[in-house]
Amino acid sequence: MAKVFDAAEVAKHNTRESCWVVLYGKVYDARMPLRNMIQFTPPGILEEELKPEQCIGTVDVGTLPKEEAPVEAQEPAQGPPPMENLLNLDEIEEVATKQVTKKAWAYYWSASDDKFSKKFNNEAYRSILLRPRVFRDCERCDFSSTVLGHKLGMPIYVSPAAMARLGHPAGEAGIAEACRSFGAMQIISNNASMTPEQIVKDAAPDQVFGWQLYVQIERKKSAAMLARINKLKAIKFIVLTLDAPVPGKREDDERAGMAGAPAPGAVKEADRSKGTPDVSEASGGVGKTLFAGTDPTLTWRETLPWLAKHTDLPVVLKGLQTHEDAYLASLHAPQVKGIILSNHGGRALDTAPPAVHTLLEIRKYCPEVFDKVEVYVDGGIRRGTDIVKALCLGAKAVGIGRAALWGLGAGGVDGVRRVLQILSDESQACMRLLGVETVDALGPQYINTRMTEQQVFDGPSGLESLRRDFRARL
Ligand code: FMN
Repeated sequence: MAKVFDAAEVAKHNTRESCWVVLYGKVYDARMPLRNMIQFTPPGILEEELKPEQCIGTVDVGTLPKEEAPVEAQEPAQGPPPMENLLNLDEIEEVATKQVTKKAWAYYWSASDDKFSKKFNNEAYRSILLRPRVFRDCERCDFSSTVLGHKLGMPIYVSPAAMARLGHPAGEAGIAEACRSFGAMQIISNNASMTPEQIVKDAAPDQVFGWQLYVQIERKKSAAMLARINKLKAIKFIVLTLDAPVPGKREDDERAGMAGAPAPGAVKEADRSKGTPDVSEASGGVGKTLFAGTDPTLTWRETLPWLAKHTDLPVVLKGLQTHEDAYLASLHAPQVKGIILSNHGGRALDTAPPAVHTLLEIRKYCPEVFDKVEVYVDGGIRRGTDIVKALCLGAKAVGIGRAALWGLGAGGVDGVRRVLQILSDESQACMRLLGVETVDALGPQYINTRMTEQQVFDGPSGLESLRRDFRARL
């Protein structure tokens, strides 16, 4: 008969030398540091790693620790208010903060170092002013749009974000369900907490998804994932993320990861020889745990040809932060069909520029990029006016990262629907008040970017040498 272990007994085996994990009630001798991965890994992946012969028994479920309390819950967490009572994204974030666990909150909310880029992502939109026209019939507003030739109900999409199930059991499939209600696009994270097959299972026939890739050091793992993605009709393009080749320093996430781990230095020498927990690993936070295995050696020359061997899907490059890189990306059309200007929500390099600055840079130095690739932006979106300003500057679509996760945390599928509804309503109100009927008709004549332009990069552009090098290679 299978041996039954107490959770406390399993918990003692938390070292590199002796590492037990519990999966669906079974105890495995993992012989490697898989513990942190368990709650973050999509179903199916751990099963592939763990062999049946590693199963050493079952866990007594009555001895398992109870669920961690939400961040602000003094008393048992009350249910959220009706979603329709929440009027803006700040209110949704506030409710989500009370609903989700500390770990989820810290992972979602965190950004690098002093979180300057995270804050500035939104502030940058505040210093762009709108230029409304009057005496225009604004009865109608058509907010539909296209991405790579696919029709969308709105030019707002959900950015790839890992671990949606940390915030709500509906997870990424719940986000997909909400997007379906609006004809909105969703980009699925490489580190989603559900498999891509599960996420697109109930997709509408015309629903549009992208799939985001973090190329793994073990390239065959990424190749195998791409082979699975190539079979999913709902997934129309691959998003290759480039702005986080090494993890940013996210202290809120690390701090939450430290809860329960021994403080550095608290481990006695005598315990070390027995194989004590690896503090740096235990305290790395969700972000660093997920990052393990990501290849930091990607280059223009090597990686795009490698990708072309494994998929015929169009490629969108995510995380571009300078006009030089936007220009280089445009030279890789037609394989590269789009670029996402993003600083990873301020989670990679703090003080990196907001997407809206990069948009202005491209307009100033190499506007031809807009003719070669579609340009999308994300980061700091809180209001419909932010979305309309990005569209005026030439963005084809605008992504929301945390806002969708907070919506999910606040009210599951209905919470994400509420986020999309608020942003759609606000954007359409803004278009009407500007006197613009369609997304295509938006343009730079409707905004005043003078204040922002003072902060946009004005130094020596690397463009001339790039143009020369490219001509030399022809
Ligand atoms: N970007 C990726 O390319 N892949 C990811 O797996 C990923 N995970 C994320 C997880 C979280 C919790 C957050 C907040 C962002 C993540 N991002 C990831 C970055 C988002 O795609 C997006 O660039 C960013 O969230 C936009 O900023 P915003 O949160 O201010 O909207």
